[in-house]
Amino acid sequence: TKKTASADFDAVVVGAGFGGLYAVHKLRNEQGMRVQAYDNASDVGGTWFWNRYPGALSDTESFCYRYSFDKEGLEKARWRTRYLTQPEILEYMNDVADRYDLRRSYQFNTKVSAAHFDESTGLWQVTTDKGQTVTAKYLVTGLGLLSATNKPPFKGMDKFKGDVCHTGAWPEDIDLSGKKVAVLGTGSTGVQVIIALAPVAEHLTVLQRSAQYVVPIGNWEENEDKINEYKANYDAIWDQVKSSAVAFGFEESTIPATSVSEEERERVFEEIWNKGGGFRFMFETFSDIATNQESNDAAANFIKRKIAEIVKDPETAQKLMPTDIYAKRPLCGNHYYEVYNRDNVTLQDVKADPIAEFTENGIRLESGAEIELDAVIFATGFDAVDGNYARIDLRGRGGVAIKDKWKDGPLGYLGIMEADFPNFFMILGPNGPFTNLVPSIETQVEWISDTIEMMQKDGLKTIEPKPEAQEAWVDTCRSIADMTLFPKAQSWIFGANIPGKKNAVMFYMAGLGAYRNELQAVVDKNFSTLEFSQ
Ligand code: FAD
Ligand code: NA7
Repeated sequence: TKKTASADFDAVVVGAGFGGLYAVHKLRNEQGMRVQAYDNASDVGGTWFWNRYPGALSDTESFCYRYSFDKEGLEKARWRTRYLTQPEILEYMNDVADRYDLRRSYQFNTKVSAAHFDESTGLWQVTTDKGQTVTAKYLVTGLGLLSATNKPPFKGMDKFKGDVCHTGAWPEDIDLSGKKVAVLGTGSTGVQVIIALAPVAEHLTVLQRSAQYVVPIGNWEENEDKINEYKANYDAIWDQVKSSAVAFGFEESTIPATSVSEEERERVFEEIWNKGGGFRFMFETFSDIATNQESNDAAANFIKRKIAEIVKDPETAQKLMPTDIYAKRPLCGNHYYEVYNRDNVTLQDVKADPIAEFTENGIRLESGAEIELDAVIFATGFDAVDGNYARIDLRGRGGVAIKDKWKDGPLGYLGIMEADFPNFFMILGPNGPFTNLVPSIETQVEWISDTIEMMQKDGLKTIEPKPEAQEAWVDTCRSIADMTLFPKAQSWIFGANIPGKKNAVMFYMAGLGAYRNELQAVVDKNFSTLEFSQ
């Protein structure tokens, strides 16, 4: 491979999650490039470094929440349960970093604060919060799409004498056992932390703004035989995952709920309810839950009947009944609704009676009611997808800033590139696939590293998407999203969770198989949607 003579490095990689680590491996270990990588965490892991809250768990099954390229890691893998806990995932990522010697390319505890494309040299100038600036031909960002924490401000928060923390920046030394704890937020994270804290807190108050649809996760123990079966069928499993839509390791149903009898619907819903898994309930039951209102209602009503059956106090059950459609990222957790049958758990509807302010000893609601607390946990999610991009002074040609270009919603070509930002490659950038993410990350990193390899071989100086190709991609993503019910629900998937953020399409919702075909088509058509300079 040709080296970039005048640059400090061939490539700068930002992020040490699944994305950044694999990019360093591909570019440095396989292509022999000079790579400098950064993460503001003190070690590898990304999501799984930061999200150490009690109950943190992947809801992708253990056999496919890992790298498919890492056969060596799979050979020795021995997971305990159907889903991986946060410590297990972090341990796996540390093991990958060790085996592929990735840490030596990283400078940790270092935030990339600015990255400017210098048109005169054709290089990226990358500046850190430690005051360093380096140059590189390529900038590869794996900043994480659920990584910039969203912590809504409340009046009086500084007065509160107890602990306040966000699940996505969990402190090492906090012990909540025997404490009076409130959890704000009932998304994927809230559900996990609520289930874990209920048995250990003296009292748990759940501050719920929107009631959610939560199906069981089915986290049983996985025996050695089953794991060996996964190992033996490794290649076939990954082929299936990568050609499927949601890439969660099961075949999506091809049968519309509208095509079967009510009894059959009930039977299938019950079967998958007992099997567990949020994506399974939405996509393995029937093919049209996320696209047809009648089918969506059928699934939603099934879950509502379960809530009514499980929750003993009718008033609490009523508060837990979702009022909107079933079209957010599907949630799951074991015995979630049962938590509300415990004497030490209170459900507080903060839509009906919002938080007025924090006080010295807790929270006061608008009704005047006071909740005495030792700790408040924010499970309020993330400024998803473009959040970390807007937090960097990131500039392309002519000094154009990404946050200005994306002020009406993020754009992006293939979820990887951006017009006017040459030699800039995002991992899980806007308008990329909505799936189990590790196989999508691998897909993107492989496409990026192959493209970089091609450029180095052909002696090309810059690559960037043609504006009309990017526009067409964004339009495609919009039309596909509009074929689903997802835009009808308010969630982070469209940026609706952040006050003031414009609602925009941020995902390619046709699935990983179709996405991989799109990436291959770009190569087959000789990169005609991209602009190069020599
Ligand atoms: P991340 O793991 O988010 O890593 C990004 C890294 O970049 C971070 O370490 C961050 O500190 C660093 N960074 C960002 N900006 C800068 C900067 N300016 N300078 C330096 N460093 C920077 N996905 C699934 O598919 N299945 C699941 O079950 C699942 N469960 C999840 C549970 C939780 C609680 C959360 C939060 C996410 C979950 N996800 C899940 C999504 C998960 O984020 C992805 O699967 C995957 O881990 C993303 O990897 P990544 O490398 O792209 O980003
Ligand atoms: P989510 O799914 O965005 O959930 C955040 C929760 O916090 C949700 O229940 C919100 O209520 C609630 N929230 C957010 N802001 C507020 C304010 N200001 N007041 C009250 N309640 C609030 O984040 P998660 O971390 O659970 O999950 C994100 C993804 O990470 C997840 O999908 C997985 O992929 C992993 P709302 O529903 O908006 O009314």
